[in-house]
Amino acid sequence: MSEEKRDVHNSVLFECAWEVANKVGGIYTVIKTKVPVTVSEYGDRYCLIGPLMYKTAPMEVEAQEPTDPALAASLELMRSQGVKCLYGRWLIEGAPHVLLFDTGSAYNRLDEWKGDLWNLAGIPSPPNDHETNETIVFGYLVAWFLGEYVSRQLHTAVVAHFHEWQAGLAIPLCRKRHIDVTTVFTTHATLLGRYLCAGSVDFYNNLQYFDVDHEAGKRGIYHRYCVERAATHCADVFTTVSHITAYESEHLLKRKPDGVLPNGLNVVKFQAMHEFQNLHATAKAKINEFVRGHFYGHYDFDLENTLYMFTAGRYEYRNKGVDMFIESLARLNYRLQSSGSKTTVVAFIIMPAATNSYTIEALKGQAVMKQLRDTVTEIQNRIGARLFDHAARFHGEGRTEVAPEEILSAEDEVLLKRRIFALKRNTLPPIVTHNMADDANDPVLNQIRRVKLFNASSDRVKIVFHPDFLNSNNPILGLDYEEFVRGCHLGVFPSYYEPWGYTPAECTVMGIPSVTTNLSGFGCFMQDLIERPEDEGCYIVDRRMQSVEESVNQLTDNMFTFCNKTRRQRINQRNRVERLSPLLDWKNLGIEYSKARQLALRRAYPDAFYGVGGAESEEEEFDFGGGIERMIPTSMPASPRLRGTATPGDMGTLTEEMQALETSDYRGYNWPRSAEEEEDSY
Ligand code: U2F
Ligand code: UDP
Ligand code: G6P
Repeated sequence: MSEEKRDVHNSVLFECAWEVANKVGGIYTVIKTKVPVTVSEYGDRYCLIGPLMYKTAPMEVEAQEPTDPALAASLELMRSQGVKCLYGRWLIEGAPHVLLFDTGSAYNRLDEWKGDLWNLAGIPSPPNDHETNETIVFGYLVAWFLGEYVSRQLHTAVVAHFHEWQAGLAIPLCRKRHIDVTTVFTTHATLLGRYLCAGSVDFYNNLQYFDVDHEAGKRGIYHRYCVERAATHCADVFTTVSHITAYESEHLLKRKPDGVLPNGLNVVKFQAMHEFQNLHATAKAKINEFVRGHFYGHYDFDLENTLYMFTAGRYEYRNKGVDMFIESLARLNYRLQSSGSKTTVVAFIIMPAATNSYTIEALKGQAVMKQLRDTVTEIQNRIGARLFDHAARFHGEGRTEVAPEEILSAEDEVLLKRRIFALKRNTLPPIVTHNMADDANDPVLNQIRRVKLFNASSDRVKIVFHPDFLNSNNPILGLDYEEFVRGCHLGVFPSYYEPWGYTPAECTVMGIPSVTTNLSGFGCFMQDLIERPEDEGCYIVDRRMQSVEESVNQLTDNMFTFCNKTRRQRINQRNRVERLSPLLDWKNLGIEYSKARQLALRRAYPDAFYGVGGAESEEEEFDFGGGIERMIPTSMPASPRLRGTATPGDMGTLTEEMQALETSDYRGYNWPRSAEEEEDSY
């Protein structure tokens, strides 16, 4: 590293991800919701780096001139060589600096850079892989920029934090070029993990045995895998979003992560408990409205005794556990029927698939119900007018009472009958709200067919499959996703592969109970922190230590128990769940990111932290303890009961002493140990 002594206490932070000001998946949520805490720590010394998307950037970013002279000069130089970029403020809470590079403006250098990548790191790059080309151009631009920047700004240390392989290529470049920055790499999943799990392998029991190069090659992603692995091995600090992904990374990427950086949320606390309870009631009323329409002609159940369950996310049938959800719903149906329960469950599946708009039947359901409501309102108004007129005519004598036929006229009665007859229907209420592009081969529909949940009157469990994300302009289910979640009773996310899983975390902070599994990062996190998570409305299905059959039964039990709760118990459980939200607040979890950056700085600039004899000076000691205890005020009642004095991300693993420990130190369970020490290949 450089001769110059850089100040490690006021470092500059660049955070780089493909999803900066560019919504693709969950990483956008991570970056965007984390900004306020990072800005409060770094202020103007923080800048995000991402790709420049001309479709969205004008809405998301306000252009500005850089005030940092080193940054301005670096961009000036790159612009003079044809690179287009946008610097300014990202218009989100926290309004951070943001630098977006137009990869298209540098494609003329793609071949040169591909050659360089091969010579430098032995990473091949086949033609026609657009995603990899983008990764290469973006990576080279970012490394170029960082090189320019640190050659001009020599007084403070620079931390560069990268998310996911698509933003990570700059890491090996920084290392090979000896650019004086310290790097952190966070992976939110592994490429191989995603591909292997989507198939039908027993993933978790075989993790340490996969021939990674062979598996990557077989799937045509060897070059991408190389980028991911190079970023992993060249970073000063390597982290993942959960312990389960840490374990996966150790075996598939061959580096044990230095620590875990759990994903947080921007938690908005209401002044009083009843505020979010009221939101539940108003949002539920809107879902009720939909249900009356959707089930018209078969609306023979009591909405006061109906529970709304749902699952949502990207359409990954097996990874997201939709297979398990549907099977358990069928068993729940049977148990509710045979126990003579009066409760009805409407289960929603919200997952975008290829469709050709709404079905006529789904639109008609809402239309006939709207007509009925309009007619009733008209008649109601006329009745009101007649009543008023009748009463106003009273002049000291005559009748005060009104005969029914005087209230409801013959015309009104006919009109009402017409509307009521319009509710007659020969078919069952539809399962799916849209015309599927490939109805016959759709895995969700096929399984619903297999378990025969067809929304019959005798079914206590009804299913609605909405193969698109929600928004409030939707003519069928006109709610935003957040409002929809608030109106439901239980979120069900029985994932098989889920590095973190924002959906159950979002339920928690909104005070909606949820079911997850011990194969999801979020599920493990909660299980790790709370003594009896199911008492707090956080049900965690074991998908690791028992058979699929047993897991399905456990999920069924959880749902059945939930159905037997009284309203009072549900209200109570929502309060308990909502009380867990500090555990997921960036105000607390952001600390783990700070620790990762600290560790990176120590590794790059040990002299700045350690005295001449190698002993750490006292004020440099940083606090690894007491994380969770800080989060829940001790004045609260003994619930929720938290385990031990753990820190949320288990930064224990971020300390160098822990490096020597074996795989089994991952939190949660005894993972199988690796048979032998694996060697680093970079
Ligand atoms: C994770 O969710 P993501 O939203 O990041 O998941 P994806 O958008 O599917 O992207 C994951 C990576 O896998 C790649 C893709 C991304 O780099 O380019 N990929 C691919 O190469 N080919 C494919 O067919 C599909 C994906 C995670 F899954 C959640 O549990 C977390 O909550 C979230 C935030 O940490 O990150
Ligand atoms: N989501 C959404 N609209 C919907 C359903 C889901 O915006 O109709 C969002 C949800 O709020 C969550 C994300 O999609 O933030 C899914 O994230 P998760 O971490 O659960 O899974 P990923 O897709 O990242 O694997
Ligand atoms: C909230 C409201 C209550 C309502 C209840 C319904 O708690 O504040 O007024 O009765 O929701 O709960 P449920 O679980 O039956 O939807």
